[in-house]
Amino acid sequence: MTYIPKTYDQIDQWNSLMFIYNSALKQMNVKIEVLNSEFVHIYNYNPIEHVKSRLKTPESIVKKLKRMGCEVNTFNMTEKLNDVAGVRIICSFTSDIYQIADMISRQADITVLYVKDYIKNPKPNGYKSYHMVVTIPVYLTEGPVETKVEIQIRTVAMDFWASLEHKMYYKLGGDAPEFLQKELKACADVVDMLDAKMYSLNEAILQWNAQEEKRKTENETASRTEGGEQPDGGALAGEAEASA
Ligand code: 0O2
Repeated sequence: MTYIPKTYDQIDQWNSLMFIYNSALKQMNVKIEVLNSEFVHIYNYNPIEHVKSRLKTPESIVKKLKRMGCEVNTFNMTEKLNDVAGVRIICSFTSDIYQIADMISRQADITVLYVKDYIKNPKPNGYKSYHMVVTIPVYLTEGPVETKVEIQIRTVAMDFWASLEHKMYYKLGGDAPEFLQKELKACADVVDMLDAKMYSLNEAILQWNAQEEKRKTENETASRTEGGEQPDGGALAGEAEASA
């Protein structure tokens, strides 16, 4: 975030900042919804299963700043934290993740600050997800405020693992015993296998559908020809022959 509007100096900084982050989330959600609808309109396919967005809680902000060794204040919150506003996009297949990320990055008013690809480079615990930190302008009366939003993109299976791991990790106070860490990693491997299997099943279904479509078209053309109809262009060719 580059600046806080001057007129906000008098009023509660915290509420003002949260208002801006919340507005950024709203704008981002609309963008994602439009991109998804356009995708359905063009390809008749919905790559996004669902979208969740959240503002980081005050407790979580304080905890993270302390963990980073920073003084807890609104300046550090906007400068050091990149996930005060967060959007999570859950999609069907791994291939959708990169397509969605690309669609977002190509938006003219979005600036990608950095990407963390935990799919190509999973974390040692097995965590997989594609993270982008972007800025999006929030248009206030004083002008646009470039606001940071963290976007996490992952499959349903990756999200299942991450949500449960997050809960368990917090239950254990962030310090899981080694045997549990191994079990969690083993679960992440199962999730990986499931994603790969679902992807190849989907590819096989798409291929089968395409072959069926082709077979149907060929059958229709053949039955039209048998019924005395000329294949495409036949009528014109026939007319040309007759007039000659
Ligand atoms: P919470 O409670 O979810 O908010 P950065 O500012 O990008 O340099 P940061 O924030 O550590 O540093 O970035 P990273 O690694 O991209 O992590 C951001 C968020 O991703 C985390 O936020 C988690 O939500 C999620 N995440 C990262 N690693 C893991 C993991 O191993 N397991 C699970 N379940 N989620 C993970 P917070 O603030 O750490 O937590």
